[in-house]
Amino acid sequence: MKIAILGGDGFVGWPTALHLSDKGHDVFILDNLSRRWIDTELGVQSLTPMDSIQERCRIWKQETGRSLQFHLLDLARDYDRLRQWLAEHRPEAIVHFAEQRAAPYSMKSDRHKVYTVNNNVNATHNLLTALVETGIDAHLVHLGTMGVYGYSSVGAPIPEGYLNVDIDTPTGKKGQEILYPTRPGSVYHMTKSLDQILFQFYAQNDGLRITDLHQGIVWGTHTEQTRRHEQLINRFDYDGDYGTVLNRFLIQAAIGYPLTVHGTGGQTRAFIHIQDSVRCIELALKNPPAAGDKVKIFNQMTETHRVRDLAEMIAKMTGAKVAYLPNPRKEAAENDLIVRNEQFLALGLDPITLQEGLLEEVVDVAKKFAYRVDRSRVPAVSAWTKDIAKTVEKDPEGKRLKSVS
Ligand code: USQ
Repeated sequence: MKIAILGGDGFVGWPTALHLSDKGHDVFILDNLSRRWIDTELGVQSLTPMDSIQERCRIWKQETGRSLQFHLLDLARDYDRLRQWLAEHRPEAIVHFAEQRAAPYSMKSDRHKVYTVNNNVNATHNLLTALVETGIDAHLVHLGTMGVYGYSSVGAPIPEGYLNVDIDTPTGKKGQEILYPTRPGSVYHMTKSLDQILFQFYAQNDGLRITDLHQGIVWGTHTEQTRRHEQLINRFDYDGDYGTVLNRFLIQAAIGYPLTVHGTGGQTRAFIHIQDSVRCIELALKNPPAAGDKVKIFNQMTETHRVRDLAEMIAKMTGAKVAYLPNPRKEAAENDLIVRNEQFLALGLDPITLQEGLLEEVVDVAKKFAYRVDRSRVPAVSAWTKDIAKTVEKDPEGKRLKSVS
């Protein structure tokens, strides 16, 4: 299959491009390299040394004989070029990762909120309207987030995208299937909630075939393909904006930094290993909806964990200390989370869980590249509200790490 990977230079986009190329697909990477620019803006770098995208593609060709074509393109701003590209290349499937994906970055300032909304919503809408205009019947697989559901403890399992409700009508109750009500916890998560409405409209109005993957927090760094050559290595974020919780804890353990638990650590979240993430994308591509179908939604996660339990587990495994810090985010201090994910399991996903030695592998990668870590960039200082900012600003260098146990 001819597949376009939009955002194929990113943390999940790159291993997905390699995985699909390895499976024999013709893969095209479209990316504006914004993630690399954001590193420059923030003054941080991936823990792992990353080559340019062109060099990565060259090494892949050298190792496998398979071509990966890269096109520099900004989906949100270069609408005409995007439409032209689609008309010329006519992909059979498109995987859409091309959005700003960090919640803390999206909450840094008004400018970051504006950027995240403009970038993410325009990228998605430009893509949808260009597909309609060019008449390309490509299956669109979008990387959405579990965060669209919110984390309130309703007590009921979170279904895969849709909820059956009974509505009171003058003639009695009528059943209806609706999109699960969104409750985004950041501007970033809000953009993915808006994406859902765009997808619903274009599936119903134009018969676009769309799959939306509500993915949990990805952990790990290597996949089968990124292990093949040191220059194929994936990016690996540790900083307070782009590093995600489990990977951050593992890196912190490796560099002797107290594990940065926000608040009580009572937040329960959904997780998935990066290897499973790329497998799920392949499974979704193999099982497209038909034209005229509603948007197909999968919960792309394999397990749930409470943040403090993860910290305690890693502390036990590595001897790291745990710091309970004031939470820079506005989020429920404690929540339960039960998630349904039967669809991927039914398609054959055999989940990788936390117990399988892969945690140690991440610590080893982090130790190997520990010399690249700027410890001052570890604390998460993006505050969700102006009031919270006052607490965080008092101590931008992370001297808040006082309640270390
Ligand atoms: N947290 C800590 N300490 C840290 C970092 C985070 O306690 O050092 C806490 C946060 O307060 C939050 C939880 O861990 O309660 C998760 O934070 P995160 O940064 O790992 O994840 P999040 O901001 O939700 O975003 C990440 C990805 C995003 C993806 C999302 C899936 O960056 O692209 O959509 O995970 S989900 O969380 O299921 O919405």
